Amino acid sequence: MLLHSFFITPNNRKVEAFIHHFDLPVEIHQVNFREKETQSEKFLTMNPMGKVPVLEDGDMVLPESNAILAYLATKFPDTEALPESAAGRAQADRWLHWQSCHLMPAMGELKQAEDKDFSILEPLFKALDIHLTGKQFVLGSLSIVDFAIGAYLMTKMARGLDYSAYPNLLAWRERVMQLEGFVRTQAKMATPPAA
Ligand SMILES: N[C@@H](CCC(=O)N[C@@H](CS)C(=O)NCC(=O)O)C(=O)O
Repeated sequence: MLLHSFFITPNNRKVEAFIHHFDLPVEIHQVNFREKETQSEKFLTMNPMGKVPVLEDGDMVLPESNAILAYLATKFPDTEALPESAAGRAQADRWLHWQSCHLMPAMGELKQAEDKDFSILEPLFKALDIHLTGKQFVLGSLSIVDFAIGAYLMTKMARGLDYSAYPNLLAWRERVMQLEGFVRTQAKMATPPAA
């Protein structure tokens, strides 16, 4: 398996962290944005959106970070990172959609805004904080959801936020930051390869 990635962004980091955490046999290729690799004919055949991450597994080509996480967790069931029951899977989907439909756009909007109004994140953090009451991880035990959401709360901007009003979220975030996969991708982020 081969992952096309760009490690400093959260959608890529979540997948890389998952791969490193479980030592999955997936080769990682860092795309060269300067050379517009994601706009090349070859790349656009894999993902017409021209975005990373993209996973190749034999003939199968899969863009979209959360779909990739779910695929890897299914292919490597020893990770126990995706519930098998319909109800468990539905809860995983709920939070994966929450991350891509609510958290990602809010973070994106803030990143662009000159006058940063962090109150946009309050209802989101409150929802996650309430959900995490009495839980170690979002679905109870470690799952792909923790990687999907966690990567968004470790970006440069997210590192500067005050989480003290959300004690369950704060404790969960600390826990997730210490996961081997995130620790390993963090070290990598400090020394990016020359483009
Ligand atoms: N919904 C996609 C978003 C992918 C995405 O936006 N990738 C960014 C990096 S995080 C990208 O490749 N941007 C390059 C571009 O838009 O040219 C996912 O979750 O994988």
